[in-house]
Amino acid sequence: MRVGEVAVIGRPNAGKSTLVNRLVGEKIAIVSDKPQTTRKRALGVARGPGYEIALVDTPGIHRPQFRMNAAMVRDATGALRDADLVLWIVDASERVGSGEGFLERLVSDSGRPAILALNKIDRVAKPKLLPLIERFAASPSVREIVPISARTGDGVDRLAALLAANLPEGEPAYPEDFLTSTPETEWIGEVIREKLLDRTREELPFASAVLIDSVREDAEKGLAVVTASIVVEKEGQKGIVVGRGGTMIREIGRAAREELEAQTGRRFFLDLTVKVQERWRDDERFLSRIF
Ligand SMILES: Nc1nc2c(ncn2[C@@H]2O[C@H](COP(=O)(O)OP(=O)(O)OP(=O)(O)O)[C@@H](O)[C@H]2O)c(=O)[nH]1
Ligand SMILES: [Mg+2]
Repeated sequence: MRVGEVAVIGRPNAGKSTLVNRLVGEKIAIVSDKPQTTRKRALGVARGPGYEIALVDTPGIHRPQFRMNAAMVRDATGALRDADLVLWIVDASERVGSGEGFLERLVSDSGRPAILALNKIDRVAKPKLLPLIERFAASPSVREIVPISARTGDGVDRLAALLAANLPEGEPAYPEDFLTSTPETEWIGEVIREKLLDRTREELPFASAVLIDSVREDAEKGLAVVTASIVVEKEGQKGIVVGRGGTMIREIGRAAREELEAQTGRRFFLDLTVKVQERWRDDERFLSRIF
């Protein structure tokens, strides 16, 4: 067996979480078209013929503007230290800028070998990949470069085999039914946040957080009753999330409930409230509740 831990790193929006979900074969991380969707590490176990890979999905590396962002970047870079191998995801449909140079130094400083996946090749003409491959082949830490599409699955089996081949031999480290390290309460909050991200834009996705206040089993009704708060930074943002006559918040709750029910086969009741907390992204006390 090939067994080990792989830190999945890259810039925001590169497709890290999409890929982790595909390799694990279950949704263990939320995904959105907004950058900075993932705010903290999540471990998901991918299993295949002769391998067990603990994939650590991380927040995208970016220049931090608030304490929250600094915590995100710290969390991501910390994952490198514990990993046997780095999986560096680059969005091949984007221009390569200074962000990739920063990641290159990070990987090189970690002293870990890296596999680089050029993602989103479903959006890129083949000839455009060649200069990218050349660019990253020059990077000393990069052992292999694999073009993939996390969305369509193109190249992903080859990538999994390469990751496995670059891990040490060993015995499985997780019980057969273990999928992810994310506790259920946290996962409920993530699903709610994903539905919020789907429906908001500009500053709101960045300025929103979800706190789970309680999860209670109502045995009589066969329901998990969840009380949660969506926290935003300004009154105007609260108005948007609540929506006209509460339509938006109801939509978010409905979408989150449907996904949770489909995923678990259980029934949920979500009681959502929107709250304003100014500058929470710089508030250490607040941040200690989500990190
Ligand atoms: N066309 C295309 N889109 C992709 C692919 N992989 C991911 N995406 C899209 O890219 C966006 C970002 O995907 P995520 O998986 O959330 O990216 P991430 O790297 O985890 O982003 P952060 O958590 O913000 O760092 C989503 O809209 C995905 O659907 C791909 O292979 N092709
Ligand atoms: Mg992510």
